[in-house]
Amino acid sequence: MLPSSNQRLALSATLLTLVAALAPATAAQAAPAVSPEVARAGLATPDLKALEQALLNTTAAGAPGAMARFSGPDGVVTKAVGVRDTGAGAAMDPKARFRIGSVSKTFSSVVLLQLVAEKKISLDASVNSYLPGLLPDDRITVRHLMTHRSGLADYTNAMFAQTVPGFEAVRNKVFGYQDLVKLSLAEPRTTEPGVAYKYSNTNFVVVGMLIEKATGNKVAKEYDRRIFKPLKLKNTSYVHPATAVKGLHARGYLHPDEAGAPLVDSTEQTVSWAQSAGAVISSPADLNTFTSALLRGKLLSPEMLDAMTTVTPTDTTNTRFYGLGLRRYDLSCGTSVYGHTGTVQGYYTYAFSTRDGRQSLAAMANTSNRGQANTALGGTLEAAFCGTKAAKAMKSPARGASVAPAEVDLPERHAR
Ligand code: REX
Repeated sequence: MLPSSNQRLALSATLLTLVAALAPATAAQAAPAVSPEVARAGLATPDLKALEQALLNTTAAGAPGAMARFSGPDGVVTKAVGVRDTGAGAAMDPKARFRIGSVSKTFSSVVLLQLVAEKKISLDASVNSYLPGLLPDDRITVRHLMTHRSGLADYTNAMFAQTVPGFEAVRNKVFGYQDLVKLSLAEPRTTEPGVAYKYSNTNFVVVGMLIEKATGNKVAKEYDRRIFKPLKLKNTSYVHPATAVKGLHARGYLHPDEAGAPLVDSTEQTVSWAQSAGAVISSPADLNTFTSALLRGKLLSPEMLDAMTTVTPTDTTNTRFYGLGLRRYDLSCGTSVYGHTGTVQGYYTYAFSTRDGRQSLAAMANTSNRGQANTALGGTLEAAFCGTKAAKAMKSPARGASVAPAEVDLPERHAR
């Protein structure tokens, strides 16, 4: 086993304490106030200037607004820039709700892993043993779905090849899970089962089907009774197929395909194309609570959390990994953070927490088809979790870019 980030942090904390003890009094006075708990744990404190700069970089790259909420032992920090509603000119609000896209996959995974703990589903069983005849290959297991190693093609690539027309064609549609699986199976499979990581929404549509099959309930009910209610997530809901985002919320905007045309308001949609792969609505505070509770072991048994956080690389940077419905990013300061990214039309999201759950960050921007805005928003992770060390790291493009999810960036680059 590699040394855990905590062990590494503890070591650097010891070194820092030694350096501080040797430093002249003036240098010690200049150090920022940090609580004894944070100092003892060797936790970084967020670099607020860098955090705000990352958000400003996000709006400079085309998002109407952006915000971040960091929660740690020393309290909560929120930052918001730009607007949550371009028409009304209303400022971005850190309490606003928004569509979290694929962060929903982590919610679906928690429900599924609870069902595994209850012995209703087995991770290494064939999906077809629960949903007979659904998939064309009996070798595809539940774990293959959750690790994106099933080889089931992502039907959304064809659906959204052209951003705005692709979106308008589905924004009011209501699909059954079966319809979405059928779209995937009309395309060639991408890998043999288990052989390679290939991100696909289809996997988490099938996870939704498994949840409904095993419980006899709609996924909405299972999210509610297993996660939203126990954690008191008052601003989190699974909304499908109703189209509105209720309460105080950020409106989402797509950039038009032809330059110079106005932004397209994409707030209202069924999100039926994503369902259990991406239709949850939440807020920064609720996302902090969720990722923190998850990593602290409040939702899953140690065995299931262990399975969820056991990762394999998703690319060759050796900084990005995927477990079961959960990403791990290794930041430039040596800290690993766990969570998920999300892209649903009009919204980019990052929701991550340290392995001990003590620090968490939720960041969002209200656009989705601007890869540079997503990369800039990813800079909030370095600023928040690496603290003052982040300023240095963000100047290095190789490291700074490494936290943006490749899956979102690649189609985006092809589109231009
Ligand atoms: C849909 C296309 C993106 C958006 C998608 N989102 O599959 C899922 C998700 C739910 O969040 N996945 C990503 C559209 C990878 C994640 O983990 O972050 N893109 C847009 C295009 C591209 O139309 N031409 O940008 O709004």
